[in-house]
Amino acid sequence: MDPDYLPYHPNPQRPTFKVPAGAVDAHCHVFGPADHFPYAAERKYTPCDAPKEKLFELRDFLGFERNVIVQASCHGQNNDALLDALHHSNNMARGVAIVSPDISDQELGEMDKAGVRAVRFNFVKRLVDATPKEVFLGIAHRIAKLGWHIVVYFEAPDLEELIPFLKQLPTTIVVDHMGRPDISKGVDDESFRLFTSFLSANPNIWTKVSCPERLTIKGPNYDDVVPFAKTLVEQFPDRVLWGTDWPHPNMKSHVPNEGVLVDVIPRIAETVELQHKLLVANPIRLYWP
Ligand code: 0GY
Repeated sequence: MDPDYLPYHPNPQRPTFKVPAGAVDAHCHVFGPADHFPYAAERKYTPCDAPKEKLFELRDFLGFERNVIVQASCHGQNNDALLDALHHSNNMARGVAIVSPDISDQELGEMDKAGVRAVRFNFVKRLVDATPKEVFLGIAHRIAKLGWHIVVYFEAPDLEELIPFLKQLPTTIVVDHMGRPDISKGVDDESFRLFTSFLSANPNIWTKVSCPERLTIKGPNYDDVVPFAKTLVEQFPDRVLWGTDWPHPNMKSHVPNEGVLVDVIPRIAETVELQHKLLVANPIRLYWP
């Protein structure tokens, strides 16, 4: 583990908000354990091990039923820890993998059987070396045949340049963490408007209203992030997902308490109907149709 790496909260509080039956944590990770599932040589950070048993324990503690486990950059294109977690999930987890263009159809087929339903394209420069867009497009056309979708991770200043590429992708696209808006600019800023108008114009784009802990400037009551997530939930109620982002790699400001994160949900999805779409209907439609 890197010397400045903050391990996940050892003892989160129980949330006050009771999530609806069948709720899905649609963005979380498993890391290692490194002695079984070593981190990738090309990684940009070395996390604290965060094994599947701990993830499933947290899922139960918070009241969730299912997980969507997203491959993170520290495991590179080796999805073994993810696949192992899927195999031990009793069909209660789905996966988002990071794959090489050289992956065989047989390997993709095995991943599909294990519960992988998407690939992730990461454009965040501090996390990965750039992949040529033609390579991503090649992967996109192959996984589209399996009925998978594409999860993309980028930061707000990169959206404009990425739009032509994103428009070429042949599947549903899920944007991680609201496209990482600059919270200091407020919801009315043109960069967040670019994101909402991009969603309005392209009905295949979904987003995760996750990660107030990463985006906040003010700190862990997350007041400053709530208007962004609430805007997206109300404007695109059928295309939003929510996740804990456990174990929160690369947090520097504070260690998030997942009970507090769950208690943000009724502030961004104020009605029972919106909460059900966000936590149950939308992720089930995408990952357990
Ligand atoms: C997240 C966010 C981060 C890390 C990764 O793949 C990754 O390593 O996604 C981050 O550092 O912002 O979703 O876990």
